[in-house]
Amino acid sequence: MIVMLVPSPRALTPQTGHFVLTADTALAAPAGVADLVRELLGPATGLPLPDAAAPGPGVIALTVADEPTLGPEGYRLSVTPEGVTAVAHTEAGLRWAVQTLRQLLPAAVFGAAPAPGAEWRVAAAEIEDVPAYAWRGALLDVARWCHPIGFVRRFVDLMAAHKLNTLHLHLTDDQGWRFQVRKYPRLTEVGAYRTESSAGHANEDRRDGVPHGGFYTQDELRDLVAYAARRGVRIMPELDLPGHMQAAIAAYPELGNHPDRQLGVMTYWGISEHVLNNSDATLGVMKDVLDELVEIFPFEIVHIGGDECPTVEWQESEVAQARVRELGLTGVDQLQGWWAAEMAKHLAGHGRRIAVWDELLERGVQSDAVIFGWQGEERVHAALAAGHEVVAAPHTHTYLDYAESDSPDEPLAIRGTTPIEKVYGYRPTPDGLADGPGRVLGVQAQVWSEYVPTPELVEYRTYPRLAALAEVGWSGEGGDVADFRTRLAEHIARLDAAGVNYRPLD
Ligand code: TNX
Repeated sequence: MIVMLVPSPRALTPQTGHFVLTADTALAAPAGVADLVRELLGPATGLPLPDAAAPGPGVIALTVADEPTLGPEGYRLSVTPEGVTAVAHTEAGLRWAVQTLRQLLPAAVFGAAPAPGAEWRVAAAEIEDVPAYAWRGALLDVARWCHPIGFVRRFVDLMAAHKLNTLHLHLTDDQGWRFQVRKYPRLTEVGAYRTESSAGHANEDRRDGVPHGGFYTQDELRDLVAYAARRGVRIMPELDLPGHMQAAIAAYPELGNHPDRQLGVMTYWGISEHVLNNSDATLGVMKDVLDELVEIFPFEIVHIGGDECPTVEWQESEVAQARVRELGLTGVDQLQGWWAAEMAKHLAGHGRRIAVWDELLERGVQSDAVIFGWQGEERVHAALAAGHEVVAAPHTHTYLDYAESDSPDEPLAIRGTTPIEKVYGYRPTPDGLADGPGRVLGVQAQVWSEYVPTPELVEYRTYPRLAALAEVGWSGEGGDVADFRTRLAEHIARLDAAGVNYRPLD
């Protein structure tokens, strides 16, 4: 039997025969990993998969061992007619072994309900697998459209099935604030809802005009973090500042540059010129928000945005000008560097680091910030040349809100066209810049959601292209696209079983 794994493992040697999962199959694994096996294999197989009394025939034995060459996420998996064994240096590695085991089973294992009559065969094979990149991410924009928390969990499930390990949750933007903050309840009471009449001004061709709202409670997000962690997925929250803040300013006008003016949450797409002011009080509010954010999200990196921050209001603001003089800056645009530094300092007190979008490269960012290069491949290169750790996220190859083709049948997209081959062909580590001074942590896909209002459309945009990006991140660059296409044709059956509304292959 040929097994079509996505992403492709580093080494796979098919063996003869197969192991069959039955009602007698038992598990010997660390508790959290055993729970994951039952969560992933239980619903479709209906098998109890109890803890094994002792290792031996008929057992799935997953073991953490001193195997430093497998690194923090690698694993070795062996399937023989007698049983399944996997070893990894960490539990994280074992979790990826479980995802591989799931793909070795019939595609029906991806279903949510028992599949009657199926035989749960696992093809015999020897696999050794280590990811190429430590950061394999996907951004989900829940600010423009707030998707139900259950859908976010499902998004995480599907990420994990492709061995992606980082969900970048874009929680705030001009058009909506989705993170409950105990100290500032209006951020969600007001900032989480937009109506047609709440805009400060109209821009008819980009107006969405549909009332919309919603947010996540801290308890919901805490549960989401735990759910993702069981799958080996960490969540990096983004508090996008000092631009993209109109929803917050609508909730608390004193955060803006015209406190006497009542803005609404923005109801059309594009970039608001209404940005945070540079007062001590506003700085303090954002620090308070970060304090609550880090309580919920344990991941060591917090993304503080920094993209697309118009400075028209700052040009005319006495507070901004005074701050520029006080700090001896060359212009108001450099205030963004000050914001980043202040946020970084505050987060350092919580043992955290910042990540920012690549605009900060020209706006005075400190060297230990992780840069997300989004404005093109050359921005990834610029961040590397400047010595940063970089997550490669160029819109040209990784923006899944762009259409897959220029056919008029594609759902309306914001701009651009990114066919799956282009995603697959992306090279995060450019020749000559691989060995420093900066370092590519990995790659990330972006699912911005202006024109992606429903969960169904999120899946249509995301799959199968996210599978291609996942393979770039896990298996490394330079994979053979024809081989990927062959495996993808089989992989689609798994997405079908999971009920994913993917875009059909061309
Ligand atoms: C640019 S990427 C943005 C987002 C939009 C996206 C649409 C980035 C840091 N900013 O606010 O949603 O383009 O493709």
